[in-house]
Amino acid sequence: MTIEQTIDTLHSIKTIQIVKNLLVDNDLVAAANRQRFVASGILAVNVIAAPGAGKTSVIIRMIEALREQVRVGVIEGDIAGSIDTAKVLAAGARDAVQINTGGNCHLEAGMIQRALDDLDLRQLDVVFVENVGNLVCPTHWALGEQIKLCILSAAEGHDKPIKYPQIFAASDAIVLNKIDLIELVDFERDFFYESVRALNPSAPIFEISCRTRAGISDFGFWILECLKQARGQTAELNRTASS
Ligand SMILES: Nc1nc2c(ncn2[C@@H]2O[C@H](COP(=O)(O)OP(=O)(O)OP(=O)(O)O)[C@@H](O)[C@H]2O)c(=O)[nH]1
Ligand SMILES: [Mg+2]
Repeated sequence: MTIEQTIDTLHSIKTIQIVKNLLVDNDLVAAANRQRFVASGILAVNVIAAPGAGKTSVIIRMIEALREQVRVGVIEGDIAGSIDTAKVLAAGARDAVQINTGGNCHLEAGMIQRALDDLDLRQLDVVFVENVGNLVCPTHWALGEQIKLCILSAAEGHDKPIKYPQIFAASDAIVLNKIDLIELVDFERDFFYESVRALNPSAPIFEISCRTRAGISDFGFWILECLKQARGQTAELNRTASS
């Protein structure tokens, strides 16, 4: 089936839209978190992907790639366990906090607010928030991040932007991870790029492999650029406060 045929078929399917109004309070707390990040000169990145797509691996590669210039903190969100927090600390994260949601399929702004009390923000430049593995629920819950990052691994298939459109539409950047597997899993790049571009014309797309380290330095460079922009916001905030 071509991409045009797939999109036509999708338009013809009857769909029930569920609209929730529970996000208002969350948005207020997220705004306060964002103020806190900006006031501290920190770039906060909300990392969203399905289980096993490579969220922790990407964060670890960023810790390694940016080690000389950037102090990285991590907030880990999982249903249970703290194995990823142990991994990022072992990789050189300056600080890390684990949130166990006990079954909740996404992080919420209030959870980040509590986690921030346990991080020494003065010692950090970038905070990666690894959301609970899920391509759906985390999309709708702002945490106070400046960057929403969606990771798809090649092994999940090129059709995922069509099936989970909201996260691809809402993201500031999209990482295609595990490109070392691309031939093995018959991943069709053109299908992937066309469907992402239909949803999100401007977000940069980075092809990387955490295994071979292909593309890691380009993505790290982009994170550094985002940090510069975040620091510009901090300078602006300080100018406004002192005038
Ligand atoms: N071949 C290959 N494997 C990778 C790559 N990146 C990550 N992996 C492997 O994929 C598996 C899952 O990676 P994680 O980084 O734990 O994925 P995650 O998204 O953090 O998983 P959860 O936190 O459980 O949702 C691990 O076995 C990694 O070694 C890659 O680029 N290529
Ligand atoms: Mg993980």
